Amino acid sequence: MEKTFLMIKPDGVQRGLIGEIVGRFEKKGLKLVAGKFLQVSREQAARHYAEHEGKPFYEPLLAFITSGPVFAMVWEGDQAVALTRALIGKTNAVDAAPGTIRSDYAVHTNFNLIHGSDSPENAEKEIANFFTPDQIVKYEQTIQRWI
Ligand code: D4T
Repeated sequence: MEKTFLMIKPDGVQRGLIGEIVGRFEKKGLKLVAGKFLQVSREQAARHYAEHEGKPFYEPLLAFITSGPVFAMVWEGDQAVALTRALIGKTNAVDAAPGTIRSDYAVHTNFNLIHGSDSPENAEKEIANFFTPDQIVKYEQTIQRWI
């Protein structure tokens, strides 16, 4: 089963949107297998955003993601990466399709509420940056046969 890494960013936490955002993935039929409320360290942030090093928004991005607590999660499901990206919406809130999280709640690209892995390969790396293997919970969700 495919896994993806999702992280409600400091703006989502401060705005009290954890429950609302988590509820969307639950209702979709995806399975939560790990969750952690934490303060991201500078080193962890640099690993997470390594692909953006050198870009003009890199330093502000690191400052933002370490500015307050985040809610990091691992979700599982068929096509979990693509499905969660679709529910999240495009990076720029203006381009995000109506009904997506970013369209419904975000105004600016740099305050876009949530991160979602863009490929299963990146998901694996991102999960390893935030969770140890024993923190990923294996369990059966009985409703899955209806989804
Ligand atoms: P993340 O990685 O946070 O889920 O966002 P996306 O996958 O949708 O977008 P991204 O990797 O291209 O950008 C990472 C992060 O950088 C911020 N950003 C991005 C920004 O502040 N200014 C910009 O011009 C861009 C492109 C927002 C998300």
